[in-house]
Amino acid sequence: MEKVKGFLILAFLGIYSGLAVAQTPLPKVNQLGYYPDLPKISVTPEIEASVFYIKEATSGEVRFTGELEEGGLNIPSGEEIKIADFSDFKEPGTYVLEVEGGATSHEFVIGNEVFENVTDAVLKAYYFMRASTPLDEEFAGKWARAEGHPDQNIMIHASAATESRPEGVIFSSPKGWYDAGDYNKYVVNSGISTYTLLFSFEQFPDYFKKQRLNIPESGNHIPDILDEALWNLRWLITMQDPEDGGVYHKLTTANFEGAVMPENANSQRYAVMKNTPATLDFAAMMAQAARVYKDYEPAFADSALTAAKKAWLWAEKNPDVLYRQNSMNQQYEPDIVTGAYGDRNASDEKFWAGAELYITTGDKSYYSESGWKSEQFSIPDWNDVRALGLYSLVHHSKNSDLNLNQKGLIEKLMEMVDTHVSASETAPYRSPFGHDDSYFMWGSNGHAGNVGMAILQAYQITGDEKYYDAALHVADYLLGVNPTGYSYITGYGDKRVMNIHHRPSEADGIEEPVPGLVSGGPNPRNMNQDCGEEMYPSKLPALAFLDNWCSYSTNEITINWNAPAVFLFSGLEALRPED
Ligand SMILES: [Ca+2]
Ligand SMILES: [Ca+2]
Ligand SMILES: [Ca+2]
Ligand SMILES: [Ca+2]
Repeated sequence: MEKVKGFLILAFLGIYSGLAVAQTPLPKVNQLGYYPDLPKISVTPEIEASVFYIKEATSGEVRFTGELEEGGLNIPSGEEIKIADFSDFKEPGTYVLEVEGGATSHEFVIGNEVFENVTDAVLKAYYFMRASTPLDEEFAGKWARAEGHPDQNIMIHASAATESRPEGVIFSSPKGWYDAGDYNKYVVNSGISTYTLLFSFEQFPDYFKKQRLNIPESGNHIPDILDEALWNLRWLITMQDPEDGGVYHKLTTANFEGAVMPENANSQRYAVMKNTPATLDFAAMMAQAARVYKDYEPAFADSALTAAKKAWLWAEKNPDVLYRQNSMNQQYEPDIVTGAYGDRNASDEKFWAGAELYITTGDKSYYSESGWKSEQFSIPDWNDVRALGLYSLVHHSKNSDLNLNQKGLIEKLMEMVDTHVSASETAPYRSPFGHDDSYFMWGSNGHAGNVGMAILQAYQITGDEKYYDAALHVADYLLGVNPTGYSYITGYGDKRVMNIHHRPSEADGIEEPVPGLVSGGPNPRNMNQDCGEEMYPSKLPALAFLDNWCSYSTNEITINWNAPAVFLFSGLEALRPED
């Protein structure tokens, strides 16, 4: 992820073509569609109308008429909202929604399969992010490309030097996913991302056992989601110093590469500074992998558990080594100015790693009850992973060998979820995501996915359909029922993001961006860091978005924003209530 202004960004301002135009008050719909028997919401801002119509897309025939409800003022976008609720209309087909006066939505479908393709795509996106392999046309279609970054020649950076691996020593660290719009590989951000894919499998194993992604490993003995995660885990395991068990923060060039294809980005890559959060994230992922791959790749599962325990021991001896890129650069050469992923607090990583190790080994010495009992939980992010430990503990609390306080753990999870869900019941968009300004940060769409992921777990626990419906409204948000009206997932929806900050999509000469990628989303706080404030259509939090390559603060993609979308869409499909 880019947080530093690069000279390349400025060079691209010249070809900007999509200047902001005043928004037309069109009805916003989920541009992929709606399940027949579940809630269906569309919103329209700033209209006088009181009636809406569902029309068949081809014939224009009116199939349903309803009254618009007052939604009130949506503060993050400044819009006065009217809501069209057409949940009672259940007939499969392709439609548009028109409000009295003529404003008409994009086309949408009502049907049972509306999310099938996007559910595969948000996971297949990881295949497109693979380092150290060519993407063949058979699997990648028109986005086929040459191999990038074999990563056989990684240099130990001065900050990571030890007696056995001194500065400048070369080691091999292939595979893994590119983190984001750039080509570097970051352990910390891999933490929540890899976890979320493995946890999706732990939650919905039957769904993923049937899924075929059309990746090179489709048809082997391993579910494709686990093949994909293994591509990253096999890289990660090389990021541990074999001598002492500490884990390097990242594998990176000193500076960001230009907007070129991966095979043309050939600057020297370094392994940089071991630290506590990276090492504990690694311990957590490897401990989780040890149980998830036990039946599929037993040899890897064994190595993963050994690696996890060794990492834990390093962190016990080094509880407070934090990655501070600026002070590191004052001390060492070359300066490293790529994504910092600096974290000021490793207590959440410690709780998470301990929880995963305890669940996998049954050894209570890893477990900390105070790590959840006395804590307030918040929706997780790459640097705030305490809730990941809670998710795993709740999920495994049915395992009687572990003797966990199931009731207490569930209360904590429900408390976190209910703050979002109860506010959504009267919110103008009826969505548990985005009803106040605090939701709009860097990577807000990743946050949306994580809100949806938390809520779906509440549905699994309680069976109360209000949680399923709330999670569904997060999917609606990502696919068009939001203030900008964009579908934020590349390749899906009529009005979809096209110009993501992603080097292959920028450099490949193909108009359509690589599909299945979740754009970062509205973020009012960093406009002047990339494109400049004057380029953005609005400073209002929910409208502070620009579908332009220059906007890495709102339109980049990353592995940790796609991961909760994988959980959300696969969970919506796997758990869909029977009528
Ligand atoms: Ca497979
Ligand atoms: Ca320096
Ligand atoms: Ca942390
Ligand atoms: Ca392109």
